[in-house]
Amino acid sequence: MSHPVDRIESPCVILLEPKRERTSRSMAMEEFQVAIHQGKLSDAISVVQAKPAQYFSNTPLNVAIVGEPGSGKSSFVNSMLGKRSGEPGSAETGIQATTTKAKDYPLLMLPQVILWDLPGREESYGSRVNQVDLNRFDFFIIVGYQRFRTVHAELAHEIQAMGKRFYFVRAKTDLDLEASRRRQASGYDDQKVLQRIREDCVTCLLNENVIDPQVFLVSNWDPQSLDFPLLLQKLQSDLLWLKRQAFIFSLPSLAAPVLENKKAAMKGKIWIKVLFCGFLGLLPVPGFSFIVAMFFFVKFRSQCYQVFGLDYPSLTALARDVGKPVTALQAVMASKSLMPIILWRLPDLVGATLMMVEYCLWKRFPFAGCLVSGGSSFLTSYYMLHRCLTAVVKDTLNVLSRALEGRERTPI
Ligand SMILES: Nc1nc2c(ncn2[C@@H]2O[C@H](COP(=O)(O)OP(=O)(O)O)[C@@H](O)[C@H]2O)c(=O)[nH]1
Ligand SMILES: [Mg+2]
Repeated sequence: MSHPVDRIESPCVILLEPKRERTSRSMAMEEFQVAIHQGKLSDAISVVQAKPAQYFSNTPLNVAIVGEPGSGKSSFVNSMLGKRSGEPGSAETGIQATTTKAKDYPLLMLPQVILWDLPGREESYGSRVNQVDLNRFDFFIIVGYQRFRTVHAELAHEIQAMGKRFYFVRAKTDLDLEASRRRQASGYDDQKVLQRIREDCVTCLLNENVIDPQVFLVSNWDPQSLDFPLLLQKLQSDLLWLKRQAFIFSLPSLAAPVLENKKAAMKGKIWIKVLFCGFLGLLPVPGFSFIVAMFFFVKFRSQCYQVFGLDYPSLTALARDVGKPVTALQAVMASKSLMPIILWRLPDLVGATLMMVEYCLWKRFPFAGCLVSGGSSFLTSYYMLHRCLTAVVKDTLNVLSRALEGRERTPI
């Protein structure tokens, strides 16, 4: 049996790897792209959802280490890498702000996991300084120390709004234990202090509506102690799930080149319509081209919807598959609004008015009015249909993202 890609005539599907080296992940990518090419958004998503987690083991997982400056992010990266500060290949650490831009550190002990050491995130005004776009990352580890701060709450909200997940790491727990020991020499119990700190972090995260908060208390000086081994174990057991999520989040960008190819194919069909609209504009009937062009626009838009899989039956099938109301998907479709199109066609009315003036006042053939109307009809029709096509491509990506948003909220 031939692979679905072989049956497609258009070269729109990008073969990401040579055939013999194709991994299960790239096969999932191809199947997804084929379904997008065929305008079957629902199939495209189902193809990926139906794959077992092992399918995604080759997906890179970009993990961002975020938190306030000095919280111990770079030291945490070093502990994860099994390196000491100052060793070759380690992240730079220090009392002053040492990390000024995002830097990647492949984590050798887990395949295709890349840790990203990010500049510290200050509260309020600082959130705009050195800010790195968090959308680029698949998973997050918020590193904090001492109290739970506004910046932690802000980060938790931002990450959850993207539909992504995070662990909360409370670094420098060795300092907390030492301070508690000094304060309370007799009857002191490490476990009780740790339990209190853990409960405090969990409560603060729950107050920020975090689902199933994952909190780890660590000392970057000693990766064998406290919750560090537990954290590695957890990351390892969540890994396939996280990679699958990362793959699902990359789907809209995987769809983009296929949609651009489809757009190029549709562009050819615009010219015939544009020439026809221009010709109709030349007819000496005031307002005729305006009405016909609007009819052409609506027809072209529904043709685009069908080609890209945004027509009502396709959207209903997609909405049913992802368990969302169809209105939620339609809400992100800017091309549905007719108002900007009507405004675009207003120059046509200049031609129509001129024709009326020529008819009523000068009682002669509306030559100038016809020319103005034909010219404006040609130009506005081109821009109108071109914009419609661009908007439909954008809408397809938006609908895909909306359909994938918040899927599989199973706690990690
Ligand atoms: N005692 C203790 N100090 C730490 C720990 N983690 C980091 N530090 C210190 O905290 C300071 C800031 O650490 P760094 O990793 O550069 O923080 P970053 O700005 O968040 O990257 C440095 O002086 C580190 O040595 C920890 O777990 N325990
Ligand atoms: Mg740093």
